[in-house]
Amino acid sequence: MKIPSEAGLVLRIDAKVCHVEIDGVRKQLPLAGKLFEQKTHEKRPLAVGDHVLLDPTGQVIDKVLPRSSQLHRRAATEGEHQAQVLAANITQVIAVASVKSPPFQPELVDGLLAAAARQEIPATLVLTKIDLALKAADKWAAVYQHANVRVLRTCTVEGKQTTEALEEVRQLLNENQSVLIGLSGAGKSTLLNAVVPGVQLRTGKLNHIQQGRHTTTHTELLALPGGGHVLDTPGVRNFHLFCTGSQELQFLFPEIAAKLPECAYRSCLHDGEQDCAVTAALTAGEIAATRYGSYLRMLTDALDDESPYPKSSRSPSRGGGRRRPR
Ligand SMILES: Nc1nc2c(ncn2[C@@H]2O[C@H](COP(=O)(O)OP(=O)(O)OP(=O)(O)O)[C@@H](O)[C@H]2O)c(=O)[nH]1
Ligand SMILES: [Mg+2]
Ligand SMILES: [Zn+2]
Repeated sequence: MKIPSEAGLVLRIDAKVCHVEIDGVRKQLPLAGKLFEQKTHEKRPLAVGDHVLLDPTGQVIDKVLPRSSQLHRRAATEGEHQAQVLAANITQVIAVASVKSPPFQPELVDGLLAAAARQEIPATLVLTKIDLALKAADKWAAVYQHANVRVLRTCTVEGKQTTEALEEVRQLLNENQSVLIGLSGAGKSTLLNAVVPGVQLRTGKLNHIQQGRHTTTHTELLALPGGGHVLDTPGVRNFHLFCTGSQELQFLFPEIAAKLPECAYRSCLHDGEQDCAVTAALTAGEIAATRYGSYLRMLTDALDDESPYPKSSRSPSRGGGRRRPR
């Protein structure tokens, strides 16, 4: 997609103004009222990473250009039927997850990876703080490598730095427009400080994090001296997919998708059907229980969305009987 030379790049969004870079100059500009009136399923009219055009006065953002990609989730507040776009025009999602303090949360990582897969954006999992729990780091790395995910194990503590893995992070950042996402306190800003020369983002103290306080409060786009740009985001507590069909989910988990041809039923949802190759693989230890658990949670959400009946009147057990055999 060709971006016109007069377009600006959204670096940060505050309550009343957007920080936009135009011709190398950073400006703080308001949005035209009409952008808020457009009826879309998106919570806000624009996101960090968007390309925008100004009105003839050059003082107001007038138009948001079509995106080449976006990472979005079901909006946490203001109604479940809206999407919150966390990053626009990105070529890579980096899920950042500490192996300890805060503890690793598989459902959050799986939500992020599935959302990236759904948008066909390559994703990498960066495990942080491996100095605190090396065994846990190895365990989670194995789970995700088995799911075809690129995993990097990192530590940024002086004297214990994982030089090679940090160098790989640096290279990935320089080659892409990336977004870093993960729990508050996972170490996103610390990671950027360690790999990007000249960057000094504010990082958190453990007692603040334990009180649930975010250190990074706004998504900020940083241009990298070695090429590429990265979005450092405030921590997220969860990551629920936005409007994903029940039949679509299985394709967002590579290790589940690999088993589909062996299931007895063509429309198997792998939640209790007979002769299901996915549940057999789970029992055999070929699919991680946490990954399957995340799949089932997403499936429940998707089926609830698709059901014409209220959640309470639906039977908890599904599967069996109603599938068409292959
Ligand atoms: N032991 C250890 N601590 C680390 C490591 N990386 C980061 N930390 C610590 O983790 C804490 C949180 O780091 P931040 O970089 O602020 O976390 P964040 O993900 O940016 O958090 P938010 O901005 O709130 O989303 C800080 O006290 C860091 O010093 C690491 O490799 N090992
Ligand atoms: Mg931060
Ligand atoms: Zn199945």
